[in-house]
Amino acid sequence: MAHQWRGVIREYADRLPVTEATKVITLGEGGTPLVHAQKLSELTGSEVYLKVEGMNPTGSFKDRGMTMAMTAAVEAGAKAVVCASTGNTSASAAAYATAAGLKCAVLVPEGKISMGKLSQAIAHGATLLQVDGNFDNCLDIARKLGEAYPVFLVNSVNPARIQGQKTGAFEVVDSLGDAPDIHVLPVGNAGNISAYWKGYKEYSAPFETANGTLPAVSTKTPIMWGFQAAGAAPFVAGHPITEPDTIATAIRIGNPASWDTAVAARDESGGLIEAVTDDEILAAHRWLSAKEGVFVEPGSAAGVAGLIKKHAAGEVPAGKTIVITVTGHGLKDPQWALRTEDGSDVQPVKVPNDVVTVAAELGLEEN
Ligand code: AN7
Repeated sequence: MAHQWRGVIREYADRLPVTEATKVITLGEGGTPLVHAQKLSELTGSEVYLKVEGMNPTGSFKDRGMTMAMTAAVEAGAKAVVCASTGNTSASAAAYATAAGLKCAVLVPEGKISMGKLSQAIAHGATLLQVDGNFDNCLDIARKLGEAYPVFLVNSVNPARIQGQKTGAFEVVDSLGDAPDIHVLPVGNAGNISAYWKGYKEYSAPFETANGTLPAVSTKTPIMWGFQAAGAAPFVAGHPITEPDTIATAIRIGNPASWDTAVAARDESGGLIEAVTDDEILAAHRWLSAKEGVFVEPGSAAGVAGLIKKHAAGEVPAGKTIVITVTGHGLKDPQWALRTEDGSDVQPVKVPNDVVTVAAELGLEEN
């Protein structure tokens, strides 16, 4: 019988802060495909893989952390959860709160989240408030609500989120048989780069559990390469940005909560965090859909944009193994696929209900 994936908590229970008594809130997240990227591999001369996180239950990597956060919320006896979000966290929180039977409130920046994510939060019955401010302002309010009101904060400042998200690194190693040489990913609030680094470090050393010590799984840790949108690149600036701006709304964040752990991931791994422009992000978005067959949302393409940019600068080594996390599904924010490179709208070709005309339009000649 085929193995049915049981969600990241049950699959990696011995490496997560849960016990047998824990009531697990899961929608079957994780176990996402590691897809060999043919054209990026040809381009770079390295073996490039995509960790396709859009295949999670709500369409983004956030579900890995949310299963842990919602499980912790239930364990703590919470009745309601709250989060700030650029969209994906709110979609995930709303779905997992529903599964947990908890109320969910989400704070999003007005006019700056994609339609797909907005519709998910609404569909799952969250109370959605559009704040007259950016993500960083939303997170300030959410933190204060968590401190002074009876609501449980499920943003990645909650360590349970990072615990769940570190399983992405475990899956990469379990698929490849060892850690890659370089791991590339987009950076927004910086939880994910922190979580992957934690996961890679834990898998590369003996790990203490309640039931004894687990041996190291990997022989090494990767170099971590993070990429931010140029208009929202506080790590590149070296300080928070008060007015972050980018078309990649998922990563439109100026004051990342996981600042110190992201800097540690960068520096301990000998890596970097650099910026890519919106045009580079959209070019990578097109590359993924048109050359690899993988449809992601723009923010998710920042890592690929970074790899292409570093390659053009002659800074990507050949003969290595490179994994890029593509963080969210293209259907979250599909409008970008319907634009041509010069920014005009794609116009679908209309044809009459007639096979000869359709064949002619397709350039087919009768056999
Ligand atoms: C598709 O949903 O911050 O650096 O509130 O949705 O761990 O923040 C989303 C972030 C990358 C950045 N790709 O990850 C939110 C939110 C996608 C994202 C990121 C996000 P972090």
